[in-house]
Amino acid sequence: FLISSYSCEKAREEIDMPSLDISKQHLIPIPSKVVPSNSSFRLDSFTRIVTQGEDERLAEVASFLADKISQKAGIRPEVNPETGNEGDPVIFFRQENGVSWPDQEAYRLSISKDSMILEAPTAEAAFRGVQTIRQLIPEVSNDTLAEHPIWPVASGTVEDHPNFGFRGSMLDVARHFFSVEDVKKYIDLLAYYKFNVLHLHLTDDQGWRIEIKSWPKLTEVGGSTEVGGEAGGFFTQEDYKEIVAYASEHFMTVIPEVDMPGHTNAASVSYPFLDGTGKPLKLYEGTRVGFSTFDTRKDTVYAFLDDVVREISAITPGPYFHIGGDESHSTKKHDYIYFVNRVEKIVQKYGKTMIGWDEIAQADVDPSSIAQFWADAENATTAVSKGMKVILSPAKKAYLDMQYDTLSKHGLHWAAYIPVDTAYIWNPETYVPAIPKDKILGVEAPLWSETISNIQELEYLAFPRAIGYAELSWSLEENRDWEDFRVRLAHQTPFLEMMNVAYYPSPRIDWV
Ligand code: TNX
Repeated sequence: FLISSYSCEKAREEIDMPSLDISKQHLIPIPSKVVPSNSSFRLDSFTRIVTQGEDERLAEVASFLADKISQKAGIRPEVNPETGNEGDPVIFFRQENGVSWPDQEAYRLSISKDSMILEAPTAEAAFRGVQTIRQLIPEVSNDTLAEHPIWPVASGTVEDHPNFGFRGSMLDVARHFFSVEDVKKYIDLLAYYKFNVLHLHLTDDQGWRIEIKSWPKLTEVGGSTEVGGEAGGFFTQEDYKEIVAYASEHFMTVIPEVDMPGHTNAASVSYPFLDGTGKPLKLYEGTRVGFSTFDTRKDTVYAFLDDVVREISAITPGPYFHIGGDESHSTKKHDYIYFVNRVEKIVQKYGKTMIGWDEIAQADVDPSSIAQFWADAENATTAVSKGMKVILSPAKKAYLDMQYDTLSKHGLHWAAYIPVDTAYIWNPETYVPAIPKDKILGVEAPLWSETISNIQELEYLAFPRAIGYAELSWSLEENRDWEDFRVRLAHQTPFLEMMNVAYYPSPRIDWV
């Protein structure tokens, strides 16, 4: 008792907090505006979090921050405690709708000696601001300031909002299967850098990874294999719901992809009436593309797809359904167009917005549908001329499965070698001249999994490059600078190491 009352006294005494520069804190993505005030906030065991606002998820976001502070510093601030001592440091979460915010993810952080105020129009925006707070907390406490450990947080203001409202990564769980735990870890890492979209490539020639209750052989047969001959695997609908719920706690939208009419060997082996090639069907464990297709002229194929889209849509709260549509080299062009036209109607019937790889722009697509540019600028241009919006995933710049260089242990290089600087140095707003900024939904970095089969290999390809894509999609071009970024990136090691991430230690970065 004596000891604790002693430290209470200490907590209330005046402590000279150090002068820290908030503009030198290695934040990624770099915020829109940072103004230092050269003092610091006292984060310590007396700090509490107080939330004010009607969005009931605000308190959840506050608890999320408390958990993360506990993970990093070993102290867990109380959230909305009944009582608190005057003079103890407070982190306020204030939902503020009165101001005209640039968008629903914008936030303002005002840090002074005794308080930190996070203002935001929504819990979602507060969650983005929380990532900034996490990054501002120093790795080690300063125990010379007081009798108890203090984590001094640089003071000043941060005003921030995203350049693009869609900041995604795709994970291919079809070529190699990844577990729910793996996907959750990927979500943890992406959320820290303010990503808000996780696209799951759920089906391909080598595997069908999502349970469809009305067509059980898809996973029984089609889910049994993967590239290289290992046993595959699949998500039950309960597993998928768990991923979706976890993503939602991180204010991330899950986009399910069922790739068709090509990339469908696993489905056709499970139910041969789907096949449109007429060739003998067998499970496939290689990495070729373009050899499979659905039979686009059979009504039973569309009845099947109606079930698939209905079941997946019912457990997907996000607005999108991705139909793939890439590399359908075994589908005749008029059949392809007919197919995409019909599937678009099914997707719309279940209340979703259709996304497809850029080839879908060749069909008579509705302007509300979205094209994902990966290789063919002409397709992307066609999409824009049809009034569609475009997601930018240029393979030469944004493919996480490309090797860093010729020595890379994993990855492919058909599009390019993509070292860490090449991944960062390009401008999504001008990359395809025919796509004006207002037609760009955002940026997505796809991670195809032909050459990776476990979480360490996944992390090797995704990190550190995904961190650069976070900045490319969140931060304004005028605030981005490679020389500055590479220093901030070098300082991500404490986080990556705490999270046990097997990142690729690129020699182009002077890692700390
Ligand atoms: C092309 S990108 C594909 C995928 C492969 C990837 C490998 C796209 C829409 N299709 O099927 O996995 O290259 O980099």
